[in-house]
Amino acid sequence: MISASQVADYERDGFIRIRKFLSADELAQLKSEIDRYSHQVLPGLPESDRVLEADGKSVRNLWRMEKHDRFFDEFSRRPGIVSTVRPLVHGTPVLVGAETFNKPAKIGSAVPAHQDNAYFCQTPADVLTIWIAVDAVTLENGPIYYVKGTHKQGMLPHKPSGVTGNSMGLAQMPPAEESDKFCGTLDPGDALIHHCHTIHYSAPNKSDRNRCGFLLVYRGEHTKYDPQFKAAYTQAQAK
Ligand SMILES: O=C(O)CCC(=O)C(=O)O
Repeated sequence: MISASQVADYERDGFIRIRKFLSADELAQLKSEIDRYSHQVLPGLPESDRVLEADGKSVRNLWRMEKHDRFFDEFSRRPGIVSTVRPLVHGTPVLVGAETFNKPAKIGSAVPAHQDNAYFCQTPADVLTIWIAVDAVTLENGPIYYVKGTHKQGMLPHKPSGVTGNSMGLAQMPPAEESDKFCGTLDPGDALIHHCHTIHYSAPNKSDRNRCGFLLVYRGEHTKYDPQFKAAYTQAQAK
């Protein structure tokens, strides 16, 4: 469950950090299930359901995990998670996808500044991501940075980024004070929740520690594809 003050913080800033989102046992299980998926399910997946880093071996992202494996579908339906999401998406939560951003040690690539709705194309923008720390996220291994309050700016223009796995980046970063940038350092089991219009980005992982995040994306049942957002996405991709 989520408190009224956490909901208010999310509405004000466009993100929140929740400490101990998972218990130690839940985290251990999640880790071992991601490991099992990587060894047993990943080899049989189409290439479109995963992204590799530049070495052609290390996993950058796993996409649509809920479609390929019951554990992740059931995980996304846990009552404690669904009741956390409900007030933030202003309606009945519907899973959009379960995925990972692995950012492996030494080779994990950067994520350009973007708003997630450049991909999701939903209106109203009642869509969010829960980003659960599988590993510790430190200043050194590529934490996510959020720009506070940017979810109130609406959808900003995006352009192709050239980054495999994050094909869209902001065309221009709006001016922001350093004090408006929030660095999402996390202990394993902590989580971040961000709105689909909150600008965020992360640096490459040059450290010797992995930085895996497990993500659940939800929308309110009432949201729809916005043809204008979709047209902007298609146009940006075509450039
Ligand atoms: O894990 C990261 O570094 C970025 C994640 C991200 O871009 C997202 O959650 O939309």
